[in-house]
Amino acid sequence: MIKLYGIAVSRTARPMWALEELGLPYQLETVDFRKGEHKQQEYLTLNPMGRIPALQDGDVFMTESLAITLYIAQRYGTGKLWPADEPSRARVLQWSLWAATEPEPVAYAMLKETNKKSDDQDIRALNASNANIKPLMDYLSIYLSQTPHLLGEAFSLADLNVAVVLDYASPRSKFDLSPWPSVAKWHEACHNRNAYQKLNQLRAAVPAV
Ligand SMILES: N[C@@H](CCC(=O)N[C@@H](CS)C(=O)NCC(=O)O)C(=O)O
Repeated sequence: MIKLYGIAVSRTARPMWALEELGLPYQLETVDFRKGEHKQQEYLTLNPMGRIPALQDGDVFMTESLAITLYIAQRYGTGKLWPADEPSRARVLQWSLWAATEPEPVAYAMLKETNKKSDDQDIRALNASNANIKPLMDYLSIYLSQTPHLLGEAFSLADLNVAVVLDYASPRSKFDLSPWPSVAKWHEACHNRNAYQKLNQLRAAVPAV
């Protein structure tokens, strides 16, 4: 059975969402970074980088959350998360690397700033003043104002990988997506998926430290 190392309240949620979308059984091996478990020797032997998540599937061992979702989709999700045709598959790769290299650093930095603010007005001012996120949202809008998902009609791993990174800059993290209505609508639709709802239940069940 697939083993996933990590905890739902972390980037481990990314491959968990992909596994839930495909209804694949998996075993979550809890490595709680909030308790420093990712820096203990047992885990470092598996992943010397000391970060979560990591995946073991038979003789496949790998790290990097978005690479793991790509692996899961390619191996188990053809015709579902992983499109059957080559041009669409190329675009899943494009959007996944875009997610990792463009919005990920910007949105993560925003989330860290948002977490430092206590007041809604401060957060709104922070959102309004963040010039780095605007061109990324404008770019996404070009596609999402034409089709409901990034590759067209159907939800794919391109949506999952971009949506999960944008969770750092979304109403969940008090980011106002309303200037980009098509992005807001798409993001909400991604969050309304059964697999994402299941993921939220798993996150909610994680005890606070
Ligand atoms: N690029 C990596 C980043 C992994 C990462 O930074 N994970 C965080 C949890 S979300 C972590 O392990 N943090 C603990 C630390 O950096 O010490 C990925 O996407 O998997």
